Amino acid sequence: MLPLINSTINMKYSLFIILLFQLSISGCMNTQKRLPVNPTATKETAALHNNLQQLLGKAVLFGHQDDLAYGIGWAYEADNSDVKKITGDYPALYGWELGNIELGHAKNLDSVPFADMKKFILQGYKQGSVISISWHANNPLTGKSAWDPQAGTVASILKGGNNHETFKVWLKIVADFLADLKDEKGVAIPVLFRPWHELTGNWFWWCQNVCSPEEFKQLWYLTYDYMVNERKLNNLLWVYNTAEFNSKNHYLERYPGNAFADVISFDAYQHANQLSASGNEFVKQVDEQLGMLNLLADSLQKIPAFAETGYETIPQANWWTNDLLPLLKKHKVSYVLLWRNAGKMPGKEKLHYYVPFEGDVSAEDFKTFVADPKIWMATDAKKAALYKQ
Ligand code: BMA
Repeated sequence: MLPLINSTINMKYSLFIILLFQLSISGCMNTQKRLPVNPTATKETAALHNNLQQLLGKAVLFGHQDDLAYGIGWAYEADNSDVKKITGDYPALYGWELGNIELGHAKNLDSVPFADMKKFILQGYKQGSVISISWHANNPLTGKSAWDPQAGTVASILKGGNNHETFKVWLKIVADFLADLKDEKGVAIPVLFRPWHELTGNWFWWCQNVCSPEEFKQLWYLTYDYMVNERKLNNLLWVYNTAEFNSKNHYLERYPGNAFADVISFDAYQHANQLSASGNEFVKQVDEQLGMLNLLADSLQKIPAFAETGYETIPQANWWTNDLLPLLKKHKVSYVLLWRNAGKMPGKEKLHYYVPFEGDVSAEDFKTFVADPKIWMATDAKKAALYKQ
């Protein structure tokens, strides 16, 4: 009997050791899960990444494009913000755009001076809010805008392509801007960098209709390699961003891989023609897409985000609480970015804005939306100290 008792004890002991081992492995995996893809990310950048991960399901950071630069009826007035004017608080996330920087222009494609943009970025960071940056780069093959989906453009800038050297100069200009984002103590400001966005659309030269999945991935690796390995930019979190997509496979077709993205996201806008007697098609589609994004985020261990959305002029009085908020509550979404309040655009009848102003049809509903405990503004972000571990 004794050997049997011994072996039972041994077996129990071994099972206990195996259990401990498994627990420690899963512990490690959890820790790993919270690390940015760039192993040399600054401590503030790594902290932001970890905090965004930890806040999933608890908070959705509210973001607004160009918020501090201009709004409806004003431009470049210190501390002004359409979001602040109407809600009393600044956004928890600011979107900024680099288009035209590659051409050496002093202002971006939406007339925001890059020198001012740097100040606004510092202001947002000091508030405790998060910075997201996109880049509508001109077409390097045709010299036209980003909205020139010309086949062959991506191939022309990859290694061996005719425009590779020109494109490296463009990357250098963008890297110089990103490297210059520092606070007064010289600490690099973390940035959610969202290059080659809306890649599942058909309107940019990097979109799915004009380059192969492999070419797109090579474009991503070229950008990542230059920024991270060559320029040692350790303040970037990498945001993979599609437009609408119809399956997980479609979403992943051009995904550069787990070693090259921290956040997975998509953009989708509400349009009036999506409303019918059978309901709101935008809500149905975004619901499905956020569902798929959540499954992917869980399996890939990435941060899911709704990187751009909005309803131009928000003509529906309860859009915020009736349509957008339930989506953000049902799914895990790290942040939501509403597009810019440009107001009157040359040659256009309709105003271009996505956040309401006082007295606007959706203004009261927007205040209710922002007051929801799940929607975080600058004050909430500051309290959570997103850049501290
Ligand atoms: C679009 C519009 C354009 C703008 C572009 C890049 O959706 O807002 O007016 O130039 O984004 O910011």
